[in-house]
Amino acid sequence: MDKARQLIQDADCIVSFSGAGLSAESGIPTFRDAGTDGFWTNYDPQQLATQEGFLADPSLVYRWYSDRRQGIAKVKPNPAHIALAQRTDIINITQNIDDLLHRAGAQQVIHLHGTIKTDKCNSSSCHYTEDVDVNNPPELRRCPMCGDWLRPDVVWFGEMLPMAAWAAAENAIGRCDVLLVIGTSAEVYPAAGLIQMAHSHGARIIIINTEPSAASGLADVELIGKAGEILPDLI
Ligand code: BV8
Repeated sequence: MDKARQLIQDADCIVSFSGAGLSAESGIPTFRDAGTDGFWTNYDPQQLATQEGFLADPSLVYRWYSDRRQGIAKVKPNPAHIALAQRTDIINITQNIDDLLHRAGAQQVIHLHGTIKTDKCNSSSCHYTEDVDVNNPPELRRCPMCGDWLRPDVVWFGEMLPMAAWAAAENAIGRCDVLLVIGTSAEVYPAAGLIQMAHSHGARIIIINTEPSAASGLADVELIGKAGEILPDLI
């Protein structure tokens, strides 16, 4: 912990890169634990979060997101979100589609995989989008512009990441001298490649995770424990 504190103190530009573990203590199940979350036990997120999965059963996939929207609406930011939000100098890159960093007051948040607060038309040639009320999520419905399905404006497996978010993330990673890697198994690409990108230009990597991850080999410091306990103390 002392080495991590020293790296942070000496840093000019700190970036955080987070995954589902950042929101776990708020009560949002991680992808790895998704199977333990009641009704969705028998479903694999890697099957549901795909164009094929959606087209095979649009109402099932849409209901998965409606349940997740209601779950997110019921929870609140945990001490890890709040600690990051209070460090207004930190640029936060997240794989999470929840809005807990925003709700904690974080000013700089880059959502690599979109957010759950918007629906968009599933047709790549139609650009219709619609904000949704996560407290009272709408049902599966058709696009008023073109008649295709509306679906959550998130990045599914096999889909490209939003260009603006990716460019902003690469820019932040290129400038950082400390990267905080928080609550991610670091197995999904190209997002996880940002850790190697930071490491390769000499940034110091501090990992905060309840267990080792695919990024452990890149860590200058690996702090094993809960983000909600470590981050307030660390930053
Ligand atoms: C794409 C949004 C191509 C939806 C998500 C190489 C290069 C490029 C692509 C690939 C590649 N190899 C394979 C691919 C394909 C694929 C991929 O990476 N597959 C994986 C499975 C191997 N990637 C893609 O498909 C990407 N798109 O490549 O497009 C392309 C190119 C050109 C043109 C067209 C297409 C898109 C990937 C994005 C998918 N969408 N989310 C939704 O949420 O519903 S991914 C989703 O899963 C998350 O966003 C996140 O990225 C990932 C889950 O990972 P984590 O967040 O890390 O969560 P996890 O549960 O795994 O781990 C939690 C961690 O927290 C654990 O380590 C645990 O120990 C820790 N923890 C738990 N509690 C705590 C804690 N830590 C601290 N404190 C705690 N309390």
